[in-house]
Amino acid sequence: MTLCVFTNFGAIGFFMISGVLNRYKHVLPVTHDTPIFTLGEGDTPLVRSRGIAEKVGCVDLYFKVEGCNPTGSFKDRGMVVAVAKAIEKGMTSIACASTGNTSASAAAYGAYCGLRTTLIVPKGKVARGKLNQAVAYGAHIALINGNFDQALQLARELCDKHPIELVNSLNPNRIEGQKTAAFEIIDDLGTAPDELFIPVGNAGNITAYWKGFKEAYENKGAVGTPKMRGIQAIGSDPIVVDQVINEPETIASAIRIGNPASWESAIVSRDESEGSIQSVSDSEILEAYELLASSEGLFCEPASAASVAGLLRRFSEGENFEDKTIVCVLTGNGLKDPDIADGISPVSLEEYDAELESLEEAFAIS
Ligand code: AN7
Repeated sequence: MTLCVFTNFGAIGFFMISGVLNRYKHVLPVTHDTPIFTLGEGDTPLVRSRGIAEKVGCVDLYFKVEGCNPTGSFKDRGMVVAVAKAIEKGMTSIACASTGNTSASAAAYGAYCGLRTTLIVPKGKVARGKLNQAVAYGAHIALINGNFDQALQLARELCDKHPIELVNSLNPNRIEGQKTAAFEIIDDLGTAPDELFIPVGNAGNITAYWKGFKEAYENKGAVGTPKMRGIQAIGSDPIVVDQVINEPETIASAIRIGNPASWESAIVSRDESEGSIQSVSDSEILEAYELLASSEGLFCEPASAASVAGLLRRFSEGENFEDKTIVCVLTGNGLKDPDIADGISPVSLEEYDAELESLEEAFAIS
């Protein structure tokens, strides 16, 4: 299908433009003045589990693979909306604090739209791939001597004082964009799942999914809503321990957050859905991370694996998933964090002469 899309960017093409803004404009704060553009975000696969489904005795287990978004994480769904609305307002500058993925996403959309992008990130605490992305996209990056929570405070002050749009998930347009993942899950399953396992850091995403599921139930006639199963990492689990954590620690750097900005709405999502927010250890996260790759062919980053670690934990505690439809959200791509990937023990990783015979001998192939 051909289509000419006129925006305040001018005519940007003679092809069907997909993406979150176009596909979901009727349920997003999109007006005639909102520029419509996309880097290809959204419409990510819902992959049916094989290995882990068997392990937890659940026939209908699926993974929402958000690492397939253009910058490799779910942040792109919300970022495209936040950036479009910033441009609509006449802003030429955006900023955010980040544990890595928000900054990579902001930098990409900022580059595409010709905006000045300022990123405030905790020094030494962002996975290498994410920082590489932000540098490549040409963002202005401040590495601060402090943690994410301090970086977010700085970003808020910066944007309060100057005409710069804050594109953290405190920006309601981020939540609007991210809720579209819930719509896609319902479209793919033909119904809402019984339970949704999701990692929780700053708690924007659990808030967004719950908003999406509720809207689908109220306006689109979806059957039911899922129990939200929020998963934090032990050491960075302020919602679970009901206390701000001043020096959060976990191997899952994306969710190393001690004072989530959307704390209250995470509680509301948990309670309204009759769900739970619990925490898993770093070793459970790493176990799930390796299992996802080796038994499902899905390489996600450690924070994403927390959702599956939560599922495995609940199964080991005796929960029966037999008749349930479960979705685990895999929020980001495994390639973002090569330092953690370096820790995986290889099945085989030796040097051989470039001769067929030495390979046949080494691998007992006859
Ligand atoms: C892969 O990039 O907070 O609970 O600054 O990158 O909505 O914060 C990232 C969070 C889960 C948690 N999985 O989502 C940031 C940032 C991955 C993430 C989360 C993040 P929220």
